[in-house]
Amino acid sequence: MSQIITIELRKWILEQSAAGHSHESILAAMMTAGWARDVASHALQNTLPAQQPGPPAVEVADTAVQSPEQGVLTRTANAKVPDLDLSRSPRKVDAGDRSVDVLATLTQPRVVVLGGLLSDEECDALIAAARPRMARSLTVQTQTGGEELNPDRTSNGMFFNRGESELITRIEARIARLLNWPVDHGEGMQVLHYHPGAEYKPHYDYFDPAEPGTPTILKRGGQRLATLVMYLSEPACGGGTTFPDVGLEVAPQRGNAVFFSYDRPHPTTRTLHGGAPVIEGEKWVATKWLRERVFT
Ligand code: PD2
Ligand code: ZN
Repeated sequence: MSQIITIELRKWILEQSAAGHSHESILAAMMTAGWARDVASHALQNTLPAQQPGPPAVEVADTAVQSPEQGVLTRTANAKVPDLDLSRSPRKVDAGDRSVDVLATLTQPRVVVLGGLLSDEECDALIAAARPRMARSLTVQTQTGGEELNPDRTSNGMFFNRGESELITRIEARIARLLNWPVDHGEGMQVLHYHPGAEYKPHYDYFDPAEPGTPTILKRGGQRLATLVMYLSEPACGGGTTFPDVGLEVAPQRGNAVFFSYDRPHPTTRTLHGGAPVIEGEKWVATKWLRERVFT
């Protein structure tokens, strides 16, 4: 098992220990925050000297072990994430070559539903360019950092390279302007195609810090911080993007998009989401993931 022990996490563990908390109580706090026992225990063993057997350590009476949730997983708290400037609750946001409608917003999790991000011609052109390159979708294999066929994802997919055509370059520049995030921090756009019955079961888009393959994945630009799912077609029934933690379903309407961000790789972001089964018609989407650093 390998596990990232960030400077922040090491510091947090050392602070809790210096404050008089026992290994067991620090371990318990980490598990409450969502860490698997073996992973938390590994992080502790690699940070603290072994506790001598003997009388139990005296616990600090009135201070609970501070939660490790904020900031210590792989990022510091309040680190910047991609976002739109909605401070004035605008109806439309300037995305450079196009004005995009703000249809709905949610703060926790951060979700923004956007209208008119892509023209009909752009949707058609993306589908036409993707169609000959489609293969059964793979997902990143978190055990090794490689890719694997995923039974939870029954769509077909492909990736464009960043900047590979005038169309891709134009859309990437629009997204960068809209979300205030540099083009080179984005992964190449992914296109997915769902037939009736196909779905993408609920999942998180960030890479789980507890998985051994994650350090390899993070070498290419750090964590994912945000997702933009753009709808290229409209299935007649089904195929919404769902957020089960908050009971939200976004209808797949051609040219529209749903944006969501996650400032830490943890379920407390409430960004569990899925692609509901398509019931009638076909669903095409293009997904853009935004990373912490330059994606290579
Ligand atoms: O196609 C979707 O609605 C969808 C849902 C959940 C796409 C993704 N996740 C994704 O590409 O990560
Ligand atoms: Zn997803």
